[in-house]
Amino acid sequence: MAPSLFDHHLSRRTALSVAALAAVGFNLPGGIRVAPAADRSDAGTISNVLKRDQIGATVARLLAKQPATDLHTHCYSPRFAYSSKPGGLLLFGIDELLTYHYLVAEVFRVVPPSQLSYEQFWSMTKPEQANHIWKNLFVERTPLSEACRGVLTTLSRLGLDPNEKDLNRFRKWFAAQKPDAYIDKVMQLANVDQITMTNPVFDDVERAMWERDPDVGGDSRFKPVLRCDQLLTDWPWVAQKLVSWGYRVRVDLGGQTVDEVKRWLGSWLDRMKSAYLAMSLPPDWAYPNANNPAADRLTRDCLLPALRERGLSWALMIGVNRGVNPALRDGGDGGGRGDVQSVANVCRDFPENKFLVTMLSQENQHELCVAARKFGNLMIFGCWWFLNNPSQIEAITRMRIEMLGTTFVAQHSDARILDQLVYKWEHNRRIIGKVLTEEYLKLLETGLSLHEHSIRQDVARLLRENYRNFAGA
Ligand code: RAT
Ligand code: ZN
Repeated sequence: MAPSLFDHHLSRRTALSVAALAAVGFNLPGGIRVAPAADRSDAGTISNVLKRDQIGATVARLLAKQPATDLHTHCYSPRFAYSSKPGGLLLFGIDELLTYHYLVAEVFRVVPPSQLSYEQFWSMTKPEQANHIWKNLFVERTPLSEACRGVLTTLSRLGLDPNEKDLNRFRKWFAAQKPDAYIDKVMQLANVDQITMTNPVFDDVERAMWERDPDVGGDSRFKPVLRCDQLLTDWPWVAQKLVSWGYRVRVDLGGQTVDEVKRWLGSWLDRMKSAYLAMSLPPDWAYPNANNPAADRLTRDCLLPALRERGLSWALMIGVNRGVNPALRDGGDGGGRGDVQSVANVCRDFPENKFLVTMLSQENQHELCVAARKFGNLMIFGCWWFLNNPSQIEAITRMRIEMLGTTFVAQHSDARILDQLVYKWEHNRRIIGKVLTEEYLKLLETGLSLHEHSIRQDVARLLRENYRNFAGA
């Protein structure tokens, strides 16, 4: 508790000096609080009241220093083998960066399938695909899109020259990187303290890795996450799989199905030491859903109890329309508007479950913020996929701050290629910094004094603590 000015007799030997009182702040009679002229930061150093013209630089510095916990990526630890090995799941290097599915979609706008068919493109080797994308999106055009600029930011922060035209120079450099040390370097550059993986249990290659080596997820830099979209999107197919793995389940959910699905989910959550359970769901995902009673039952009686028993969250990523143009493969998915009322329904009906939610459609964002104001068991996160562009991040982050203060997770990277962490987090920090600075400047206009330690706390919450505390990760 701050001392009252009148608790102290300045004549006493132990009297606080005026400067010391000013430093801790004091109370005047009538409950008036005089704010400290300086305050203590977490590190124990004195943090001064910030002047208007110091805010921008302070925010940028503190954001740069704040490690981010990346709660959703598709990056893997080297234990899952790496890209140059067939089937290796850890991807990095210039050829992987350039053949990112966002860029595959973009190159087909420039060189349409009438000039180079989808089949021709996919029959090329990865370096040939990368050459094609580099030539058409980076050399013959200005690489203005976010995904293009991201490659250049990454190269540049790795110490490579973004003006280089010969990809072979980059290839040589990446080939010399040792995966383990390179991960450390990327994490340091991106200032990310933990990379959350996405571990799709229905992927045969990956599942075999978990079955062969129960400790395959054991690299402390990476946190596994069980991913099983099909449980709700294609139950008949999942039922068949579970039967083939020895579970006593029936498509009509009769017999021991509910217990067996729960047992199966629990065994994978435990085996993976999963941070939460993730699903990407279509825009028409709904709860309850009269058209899909099996999904309702699986959600209510299997999924949510299995998570509840373990204190784990369900991450719902809502709004993907898979395979709008299947010829583009991973780049062929589209988005659509989802149903926020269903998010509210699960939060209300299952108050002991925790929900991490992001939605793909811009049109859902305001309603989702409103829902988050109603439910403490709802943590909204990130600007996902097609929203992961500076203009969208800026607008969405500003709205979230206006409606939720700092009680959300500002961003995740969705990186598929390890090196992308570098640009995704640099670009994220820049936009988050712009928004925060503008909001702090508005606060100063009220007459409030702002201290460095408050800003430090805010950025820690947005980049790390909110997720960690909510998910217990
Ligand atoms: O952002 C992406 O790379 C998408 O392809 C998807 O991975 C999406 O993020 C998902 O996890 O379903
Ligand atoms: Zn993803």
